[in-house]
Amino acid sequence: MYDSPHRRFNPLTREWILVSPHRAKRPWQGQVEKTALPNLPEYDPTCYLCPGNERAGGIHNPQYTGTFVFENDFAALLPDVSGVTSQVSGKTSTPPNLTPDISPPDTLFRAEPESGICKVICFSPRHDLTIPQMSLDEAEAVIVTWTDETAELFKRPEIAYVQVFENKGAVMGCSNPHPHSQIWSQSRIPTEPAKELASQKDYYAEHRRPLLLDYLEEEHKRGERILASNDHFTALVPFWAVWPFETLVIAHRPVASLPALSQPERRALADIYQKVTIRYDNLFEISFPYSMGFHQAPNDGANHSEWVLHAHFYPPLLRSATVRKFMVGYEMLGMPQRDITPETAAQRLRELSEVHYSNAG
Ligand code: H2U
Ligand code: ZN
Repeated sequence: MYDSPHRRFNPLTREWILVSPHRAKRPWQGQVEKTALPNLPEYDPTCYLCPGNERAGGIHNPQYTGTFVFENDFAALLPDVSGVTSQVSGKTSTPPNLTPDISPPDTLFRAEPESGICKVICFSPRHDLTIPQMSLDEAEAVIVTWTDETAELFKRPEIAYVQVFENKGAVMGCSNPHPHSQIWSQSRIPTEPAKELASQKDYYAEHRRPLLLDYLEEEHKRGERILASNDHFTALVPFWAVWPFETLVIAHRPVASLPALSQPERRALADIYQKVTIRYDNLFEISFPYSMGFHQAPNDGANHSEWVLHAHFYPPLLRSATVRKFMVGYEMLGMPQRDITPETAAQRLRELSEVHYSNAG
């Protein structure tokens, strides 16, 4: 059945994706050559993230030696938006659902204030050191920084959700090659985690088991989409993957958020992060671009037994360092579609070396 066109269901978002495996065999006349490796210096005097350098507004970075966190100088969300009023109700805060006293045409022009805090996290002082090239200790320091920053933001009752993400590579719109990530935290749950919250809650209510742990158990039985695992995390290409080499990293127990991880789990997460990103780099022997982010439970004080901490890696490349998948045409107007099956992608990634190509003799 997986050889002919079919659709697959994503139980986390409750959306379908179209898979067209026969098209993966179609002739390709595009270019396949490798791009030249970016030869980055350890320190770049013009980089706004390197130690000691100047950022926007004339602020100077400290001579940091480990990870370094600062509030985004061009934050998409601001802590205080009390001056903004809702366009629908005229009140400063509005309930998430339509209230009965709002009727068309006002319901067609809804706007609500949204506040939050945005941070930038540099992985290390080194302008050229990406996570797959770090030592395990250095990678663990990044995980610990994400964990600590999330824990600090969770202390604020006005913060409903904390999104930790890494945008890597110019093709992903990343403005600076100095390895870094971002945290956007805000007063409402964004769209993607909100879908996952609803689906995981419904599944838990019906089966009294977390959706992702049931899924993970079945994937380990089938084996065909697993990339790597250790004592606390598994990386796999999900059955419903949209991006050619998309992966999902799932915790082995119902741990709902980064701050709830134990020390051995944080180290294991660093290990799996490296196992995924080393394989990514090895696939086309380049610094592999992607958008990655953790999905954790909202900060609402509730006991989220349904939620299992996980990370999505969404890489755009398809065939080589220069040939990427575009989400255009049918995908924009219809639904997501892929050619190469998740099983084939998983097999290709699994067969790659666990040693970074730059260190391989
Ligand atoms: P990306 O390249 O992943 O977009 O992240 C860089 C972030 O750094 C971006 O959000 C911020 C931008 O707003 N930034 C500063 O906070 N200060 C600066 O001096 C330049 C860029
Ligand atoms: Zn730099």
